Amino acid sequence: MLNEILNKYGLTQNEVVITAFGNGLINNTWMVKAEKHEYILQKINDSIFKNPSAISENIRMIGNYLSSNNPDYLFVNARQTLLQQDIVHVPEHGFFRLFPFIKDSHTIDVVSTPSQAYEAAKQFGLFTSVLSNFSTEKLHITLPYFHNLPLRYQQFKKANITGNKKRINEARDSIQFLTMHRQIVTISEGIPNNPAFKKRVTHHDTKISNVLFNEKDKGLCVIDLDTLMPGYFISDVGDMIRTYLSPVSEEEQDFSKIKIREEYFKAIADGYLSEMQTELSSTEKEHFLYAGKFMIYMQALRFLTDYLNDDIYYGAKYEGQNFIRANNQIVLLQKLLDKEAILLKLLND
Ligand code: GN1
Ligand code: MG
Repeated sequence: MLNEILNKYGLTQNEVVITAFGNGLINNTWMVKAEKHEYILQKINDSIFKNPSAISENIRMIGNYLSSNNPDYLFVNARQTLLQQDIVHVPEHGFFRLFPFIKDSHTIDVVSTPSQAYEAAKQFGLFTSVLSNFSTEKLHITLPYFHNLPLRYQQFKKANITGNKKRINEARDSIQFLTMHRQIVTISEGIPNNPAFKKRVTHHDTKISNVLFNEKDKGLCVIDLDTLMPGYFISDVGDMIRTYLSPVSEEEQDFSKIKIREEYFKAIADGYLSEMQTELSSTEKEHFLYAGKFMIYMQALRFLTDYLNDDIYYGAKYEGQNFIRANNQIVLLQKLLDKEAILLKLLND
């Protein structure tokens, strides 16, 4: 089957070496090494992304815009097939696309220096800022309501009633914690109608592994544009706060290892604002730390909702994985709230 796909790009399976690549939760990814070139082949999970062409059209539109308006910006566009398609559909197997692998680039899975956090934040800020004149209405919505927290909260409340009874009972304390902190949802309800918040081209998945670095660990560009949609800066800044501050990820089961590293928070603010300082309104800047609460809270809700719904969205490699992930995020949120005053002071300095 992979051979059939490669043929459409003018490649054959016996001239390439294919290996599994990366560790995303949603799509399958392979590295394809040909004699002279390297590629990234990806199968889009179409049970989640119901309209894979919407993704490839967004990427093409942005790519075209940047090549005329900002030709120096490194944008990783999909390779086209011999028939000039951006995406290949193989009946019964799904949708695939091929990207060039950027030479001498690498990705990082865990943020281990403030400079990496700075570089990544700068790249995500730069990405939004080079697209600040691109009209967001042109973009297709690849995942409706993706970062709509009120809707996620409703889904959570529904799962509290219709979900797996045993799990609901087991998760009582976590459910209570999230219900108690629903103020975070209330604040987000005010954003869409507040003119001080601008809709911008938003990445929506700003984890460190979605940034390419060069050999000197300088940021090169951002990748993984599946969730590229109109959105608010809180999504991008928030997911960096969620995933860069702690030395351990959402998978960590020993919650005593979860920490808020203040200097990484400062690095995100410095890096992001180095590109977005003049773009963001003062109201938006006042919500910089809120962005972190918003994203951590939403991720805790999503993991817990999925646990209550028998892991239908994220799946689980071991029994209780989504419950662990949810509680990990709850601990992270609590630790962020504990440090709120210190972090706000860092921002104001
Ligand atoms: C999913 O597939 P991946 O790892 O890029 C999810 C994100 C979550 C993340 C949590 C489409 O992203 O929203 O933050 O898992 N993407 C989708 O690890 O649901
Ligand atoms: Mg992703």
